[in-house]
Amino acid sequence: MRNIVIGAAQMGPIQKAENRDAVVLRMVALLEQAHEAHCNLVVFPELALTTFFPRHYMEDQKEVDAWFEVEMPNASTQPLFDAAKRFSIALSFGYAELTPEGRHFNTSILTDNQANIIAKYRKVHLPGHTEYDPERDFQHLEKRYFEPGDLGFPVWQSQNAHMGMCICNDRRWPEVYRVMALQGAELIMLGYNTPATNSQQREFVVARASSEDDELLVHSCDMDQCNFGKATVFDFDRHRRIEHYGLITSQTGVVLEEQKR
Ligand code: CDV
Repeated sequence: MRNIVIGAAQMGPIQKAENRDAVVLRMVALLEQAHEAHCNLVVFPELALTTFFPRHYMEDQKEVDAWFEVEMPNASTQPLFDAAKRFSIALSFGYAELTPEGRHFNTSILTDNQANIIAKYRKVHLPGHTEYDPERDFQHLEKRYFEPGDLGFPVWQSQNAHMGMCICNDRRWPEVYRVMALQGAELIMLGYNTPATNSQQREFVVARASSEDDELLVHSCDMDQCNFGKATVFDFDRHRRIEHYGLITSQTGVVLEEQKR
């Protein structure tokens, strides 16, 4: 059996004033719980190290860049990597990435169980808007602060399984799962960061702190269950009928909009 014990590290709200060191302490506390629960892998949310800053409108690029990481690990996240190595737990978490070329991505990474980064994904489907929207109670400015990911949806082998990543809004596109499944993905790590209702957003953004809502959900996953598609008449790779899928693979939303006019 290929078993992976996975911890879903759900974090409570992170306030604007909370710095990365404080957040990393919360993440390490969840890792300690994961260690007690014999986890092999822990998955944290999207943009796990800071408040969900796309809620806030900023014009000063210096102020924006302060939410981004220029290297990973860095001084603030090193304790997280050290704990993961000590416990032999692989990590996946999201953060805002600023590249040496000055490019901005909404990124997640995966480590092996020695805290070496072995995989990186950059969010492809960025929701929201680019300019301040006075109609909205809360801004959603991902399109302003990030560019769409340029790495596609790769799949990596780790812990004797094929693993992929996507981030939050990506989960709403079946194409995301399809592209990874066609590369053999058995496990997709998906961190997200999205309050369900307007009133929840108000509570999270304005008032609530924070670590009391951190929680770890643990499940032991038998990766051999992924053989289902192959072992039955449903072999989803073999019986695809790509001649009927052109509409979803050859046209972008922009083309489809033009056709409607
Ligand atoms: N962080 C996200 O990507 N959130 C989106 C919201 C804005 C719709 C989501 O799909 O959950």
